[in-house]
Amino acid sequence: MKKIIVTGVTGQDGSHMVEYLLKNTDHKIYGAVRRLSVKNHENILHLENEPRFELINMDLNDAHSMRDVVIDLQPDYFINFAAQSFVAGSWDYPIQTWDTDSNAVLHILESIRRFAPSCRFYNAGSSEEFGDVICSPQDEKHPLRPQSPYGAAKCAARHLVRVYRESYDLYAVQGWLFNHEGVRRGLDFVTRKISHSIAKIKIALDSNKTIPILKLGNIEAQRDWSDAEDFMEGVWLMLNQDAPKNYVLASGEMHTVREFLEETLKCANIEFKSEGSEDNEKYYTLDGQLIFEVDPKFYRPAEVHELCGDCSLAEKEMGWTRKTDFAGLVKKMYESDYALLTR
Ligand code: F7E
Repeated sequence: MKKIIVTGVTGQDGSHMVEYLLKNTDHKIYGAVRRLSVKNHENILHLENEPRFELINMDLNDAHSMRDVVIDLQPDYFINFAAQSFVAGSWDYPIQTWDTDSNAVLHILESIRRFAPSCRFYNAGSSEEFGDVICSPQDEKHPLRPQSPYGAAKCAARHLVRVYRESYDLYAVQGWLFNHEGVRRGLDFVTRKISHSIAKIKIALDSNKTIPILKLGNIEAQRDWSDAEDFMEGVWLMLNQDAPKNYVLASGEMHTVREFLEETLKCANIEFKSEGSEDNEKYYTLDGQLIFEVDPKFYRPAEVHELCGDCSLAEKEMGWTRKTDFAGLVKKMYESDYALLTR
């Protein structure tokens, strides 16, 4: 039985990855967790009695703890989903972002090189590495032009992964994952913020309660959104090719934040009218109740205005395809949040 270490298992991607691996392989999965004073295991509680899944203690920012785990376990695969992944937050805590998203990757690579060189390594890369894009859609050849401390840290990690792959002949890859969302997305990310807030607004409207107004920043930003669950197969395929290579995973479709909001309002059956523009834009219900407004507090010091991925190489060479489209993703997220809040 092969051994796979997955970091970030309490988050969206790590927990979906564990489910994918349990369903599609016979391997043993070690989920790396960091002790916190308040436990955050909601996304993996249902896996607690799974004999092929075991939690191990490891802190990515503690090189020794990581090295010891690699020495003791001798893993066949190491999948790193642990990160400071909130782009907006990376301006507030750039050093912690750099330590977790770049330095920690170097520690993993060093541990693998020294103590388990046949271990295959996947590091989570991001479309944020393309940043200020020069053409659309972006494929594997697009230059790295990050716009945030987060994007810069992911670019540094990408170079380290390549240098270690080429210098030491490691199987080490870093896919470019465009935005991927779902019912386990953190509430700060724009898609989940919208699905959760609109579900709350729907419940308040139906019960004549005070409406919790949704406030967003740049609603003209365009993103390429997919379902996180569809990406897990792509990650696993990337780790199991004849030779290591980085691929883009994306939907190839671009939508604005505004479109995501309006599609969610459609799912909730809330008709609205818009007033004002730019910093002063607001949405009201047809009987005049305020439900949404632009709040410049959520603007970023630098924005990536549009991202759209070209995943044709992953489709052609690995046979990867996605299953959920934009409307399906919005519906799934809204319905899940509505059910969660009315349970
Ligand atoms: O922002 C705009 C915001 O925070 C999307 C991470 O997984 O994907 C994610 O990064 C867009 C931006 O995701 C609000 O300005 C407007 O243009 O949901 P987000 P992100 O920054 O694209 C990439 C691929 C990753 O790798 C990252 O780890 O939405 N926006 N108003 C807002 N964003 C937020 N969060 N909150 C707002 O109120």
